[in-house]
Amino acid sequence: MSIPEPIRCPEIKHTQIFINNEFVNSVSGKTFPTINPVNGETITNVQEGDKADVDKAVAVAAKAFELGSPWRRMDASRRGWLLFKFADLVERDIHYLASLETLDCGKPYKNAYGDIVFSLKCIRYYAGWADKIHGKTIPVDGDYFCFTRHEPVGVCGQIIPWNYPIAMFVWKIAPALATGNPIIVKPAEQSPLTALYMGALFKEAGFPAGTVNIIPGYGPTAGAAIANHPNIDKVAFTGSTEIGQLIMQASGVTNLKRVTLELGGKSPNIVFADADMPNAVEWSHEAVMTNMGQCCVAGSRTFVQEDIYDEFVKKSIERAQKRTVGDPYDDNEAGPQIDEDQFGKILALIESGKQQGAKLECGGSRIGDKGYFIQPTVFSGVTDDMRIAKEEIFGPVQQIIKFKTMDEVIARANKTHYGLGAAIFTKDIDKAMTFTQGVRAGTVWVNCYNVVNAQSPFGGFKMSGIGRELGEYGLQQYTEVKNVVMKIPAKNS
Ligand code: TXE
Repeated sequence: MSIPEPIRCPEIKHTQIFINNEFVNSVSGKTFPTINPVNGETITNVQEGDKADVDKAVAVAAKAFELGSPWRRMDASRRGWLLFKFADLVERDIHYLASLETLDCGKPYKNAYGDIVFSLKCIRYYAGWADKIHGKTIPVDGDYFCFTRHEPVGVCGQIIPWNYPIAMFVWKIAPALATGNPIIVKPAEQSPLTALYMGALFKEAGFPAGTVNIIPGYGPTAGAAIANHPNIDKVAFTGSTEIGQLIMQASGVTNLKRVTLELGGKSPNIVFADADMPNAVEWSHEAVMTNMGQCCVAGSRTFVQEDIYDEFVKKSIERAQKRTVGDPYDDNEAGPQIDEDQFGKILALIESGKQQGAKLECGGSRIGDKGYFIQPTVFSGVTDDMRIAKEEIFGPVQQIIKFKTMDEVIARANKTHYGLGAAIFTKDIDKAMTFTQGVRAGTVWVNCYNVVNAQSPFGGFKMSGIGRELGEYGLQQYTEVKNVVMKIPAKNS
């Protein structure tokens, strides 16, 4: 894909809260800084949403959802058309948006651009669904006519992380709007700028006032206000498992709002001795290093069969040492970690790996003295009980673990509270099928990794999440099924 040169100092056009199709200041008047992870400096200050702003957004979203409103009266095909129009506007501004995304979250520009290309497919995929969501007619007993309607859930709160700010935003807004829900989105405090810019694009596309509201702010304030709100009907969250548990609790003690969660992982990536070695090394490297390791589905436990273990480790070190880390506007494979907290967490986990006896083969330190850059790091001799083999590091750190047999590796792969992704590298179809059935994970890749599509579902088993995003499965999370039973004079088959 050939892409235009980045805009290295993109103009910041929107820093206010987007409610009811208008940009406004926060009720409290407070702002917060969004930081450039390349140098730790403030990019700009953004209006800080809180409970009062969430209340305002819920009021306008509920109004947009009233019976007889433009949004409720709109043809489903028109909702699809609005989403297609929105996609066209995102595509028109892709160069600017990719440049802004890089500035705000530090990911390499070409990856930010790629995230938007993927996001466009996702918006258009759901736009196409808008008028194809069918209920059923059901042959019930007696003189009755029975049918189902798939209705919107209602006001949806959507809480977004910072690792893929645009893509995660789109995964949430597209199915929600296609199915006719009004939404209140809270981008992550580390990366709010592209979401706010897209507020203007929703307005330009022609979405009715109140259908899309975007509130930047912090988790324990704005995020918690969404999770606890009695008039929000559903919350969709992507982030840490710990906060996912709080979201679920908040739903339980308030209004039992529907909850979908996409949480952390410690995904096993299994390399058998018969695998194509260069292919397995490259995919396994990308599986854990992509997006600076800040990927929920990162293949962060690389299990390698004993016969090829030493060779695999050697080649993985060579690959990691070649990975280019630097200015994300230049042609690098990696930029900085998102913020000081994550930077500190990763370095502390690397330290724990060394102390618990893993062999640090390469990397392990920060790069430079400003910003949050970390060397691509490889550990060998990792055992299952080490923190680096159990905890989500969310950084560029590969753990290479030895195994002997299929039964053993399935048991060890499953020995975690997580269950998001998994992969196997082998040329043997029997091994591939044995593993895909045995591992408890929401996605299993065979001889590849991190291949994600708008059409197929994404989500986790166990503590990696609840519900699925993307594909037809992702739509189901945004509708309620209404069963309608009608008395009729006489039924005939
Ligand atoms: O996540 P948080 P953090 C994992 C990863 C990372 C760790 C911590 O291991 O190192 O989580 O990252 C909002 N009520 N993932 O602290 O806090 C917050 O404002 C409601 C995995 O950044 O979960 C942001 O919008 N919302 C992951 C979002 O939740 C709250 C992506 C995510 O932040 C809240 C990110 C609260 N009480 C981190 N507290 C993935 N699954 O891809 C925070 N938030």
